[in-house]
Amino acid sequence: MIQIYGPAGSSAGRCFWALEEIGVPYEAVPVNFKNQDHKKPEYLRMNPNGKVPVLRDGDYVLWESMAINLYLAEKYKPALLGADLQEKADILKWSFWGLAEYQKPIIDAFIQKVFVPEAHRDNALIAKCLEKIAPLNQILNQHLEGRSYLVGTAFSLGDINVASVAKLCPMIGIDLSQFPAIQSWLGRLMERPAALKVAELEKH
Ligand SMILES: N[C@@H](CCC(=O)N[C@@H](CS)C(=O)NCC(=O)O)C(=O)O
Repeated sequence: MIQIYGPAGSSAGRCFWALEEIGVPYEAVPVNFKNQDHKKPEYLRMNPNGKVPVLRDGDYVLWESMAINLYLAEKYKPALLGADLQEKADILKWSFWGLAEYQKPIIDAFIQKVFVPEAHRDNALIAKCLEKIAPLNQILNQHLEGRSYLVGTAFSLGDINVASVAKLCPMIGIDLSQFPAIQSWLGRLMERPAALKVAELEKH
């Protein structure tokens, strides 16, 4: 059975979302950050970066959440990768954009706002992140105007990979009502049974 190491409230969340959409059985393997499970030799043998998530599929081990999602979609539900070559390329484009451009400032601000106690918070860093995020949200919002999904006319891995980042915006104080197309797209995606299941997993 497929195993995913890492909590749903981490980068592993997008892998759980993909697995729930696909509908294959899987095991969520807890990684206790407080115990530094992810820095222990047995974990580092799977992922030398000491980060979650890791996927195990029999003897095969894979790290990097986007690569994991591409593997899962290719293996179990290629429809999530687009209907033709150009849709496939657009799904990769948005997924790489999500990771390389969009996620970094959002996660940096999220860490400050959610994990760092107020007295130690780097407010200058948060302000810099918010400055970087605003034009990216504009790009995403403009693209989503008049669309139900990020690419083509069907739900895809692109939606999972980018929405998993966009959904953090309200948690760092970004009011998504300034970006109505993102807000309605995200609202619809978050009502999908698979996304609701991940939200449930995030509570534990
Ligand atoms: N690019 C990696 C990022 C993984 C990552 O940063 N994971 C974080 C949790 S979201 C982690 O394991 N942090 C623990 C640490 O760095 O010690 C991916 O998408 O898989």
